[in-house]
Amino acid sequence: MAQGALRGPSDYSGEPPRHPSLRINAKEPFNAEPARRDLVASYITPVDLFFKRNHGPIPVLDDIRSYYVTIGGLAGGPRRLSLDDIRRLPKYNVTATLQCAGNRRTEMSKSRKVRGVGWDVCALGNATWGGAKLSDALQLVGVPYHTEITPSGGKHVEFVSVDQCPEEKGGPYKASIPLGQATNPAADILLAYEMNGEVLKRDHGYPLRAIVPGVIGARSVKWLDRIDIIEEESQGFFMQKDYKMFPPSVDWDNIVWSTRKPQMDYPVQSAICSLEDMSAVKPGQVTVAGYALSGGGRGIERVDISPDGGKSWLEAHRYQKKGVQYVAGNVTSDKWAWVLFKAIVDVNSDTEIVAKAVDSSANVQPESVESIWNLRGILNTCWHRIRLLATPNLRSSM
Ligand SMILES: Nc1nc2c(c(=O)[nH]1)N[C@H]1C(S)=C(S)[C@@H](COP(=O)(O)O)O[C@H]1N2
Ligand SMILES: [Mo]
Repeated sequence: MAQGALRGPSDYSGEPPRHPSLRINAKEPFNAEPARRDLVASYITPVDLFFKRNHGPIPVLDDIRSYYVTIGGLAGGPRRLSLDDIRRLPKYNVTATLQCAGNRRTEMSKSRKVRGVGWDVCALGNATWGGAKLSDALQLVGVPYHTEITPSGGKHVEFVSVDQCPEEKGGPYKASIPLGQATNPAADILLAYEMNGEVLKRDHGYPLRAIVPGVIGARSVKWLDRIDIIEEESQGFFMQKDYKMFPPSVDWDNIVWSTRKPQMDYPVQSAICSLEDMSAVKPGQVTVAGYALSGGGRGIERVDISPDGGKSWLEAHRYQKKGVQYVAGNVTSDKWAWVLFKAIVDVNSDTEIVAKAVDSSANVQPESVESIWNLRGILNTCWHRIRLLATPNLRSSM
């Protein structure tokens, strides 16, 4: 860890500048997402517009020469790796979408109140992350590829940050992933020092963060301090008392946190971003555009759009990179990344436009929010609905 990192869990005097168009959900800690149309304007999300999800102040790590990450626990060691040590490992660029488990929470809260940051549909972004593979860093300290359990009984890899979070009583943010995933080079887990070809910004984990593709954002720990091999999964707050999926029957008076596993992969998801709910449109052709993605490296097989609340459906066009046909699972398609979609529908009267995606394992988004309601409001992946008001005299300037 570098000098000057620790300033106290309520000291927000050292926050970085942010783009004025971000929609701020909370200032301290800073939580913000881009506007819907800005989000789907490009396949790669510009760093400035990428959603920002924090649980405490942004650490100030300005003396980069004194920075190191410690790899220890049941890995033997401990070994300190400087940023130069990490940069000397083979560099990979992985395009992966990071999605907060709380994305679309506000919509879930309308059905029945939930606790958490009130996200619209843009608590995600797609970036090209540059860095070393975690599997290579672990190999460097003596943990071979495809290790499920170390001789000393290590089964999980815990990432520990330098930030200070109230939920951890001023301690650091922590999360873990299974060792077998961490030591699998094909899982593409990175120790990332670049985002979209630039040095990582402070908001996104400068100087070094974990990127765990296909898994909820909460496991991609920013501002790494330590990486420890441990016997059981991390006992951190964000693994044990948050980011778990409960059934609709569990509420705050009967919750038993230990009965559920920490959420890892996210399920299939999509949302329309070209339209706001309850907006007025001129009768005629309306463009329905948005994003779709699934967890665990599963591609998007299909995006269905309904112009009439789910009675009839048409298939949207899907795309990632210009001039390259998107085929789920094809080597030319980014397996950890979202697809953008577009469809043109005819709107002649007030109606509800619906989007639902199907992933390469034929998983489909659930129809109703009630069936997946959970008290923390995570993983709202129900069909995304936009109500439109057909307004013949609408002036085109609107
Ligand atoms: N150290 C640390 N890492 C963290 C967090 C945090 O508060 N502290 N938030 C997590 C959550 S919940 C999400 S969704 C992502 C958000 O990453 P971003 O701010 O780069 O978009 O970071 C994760 N990593
Ligand atoms: Mo998150």
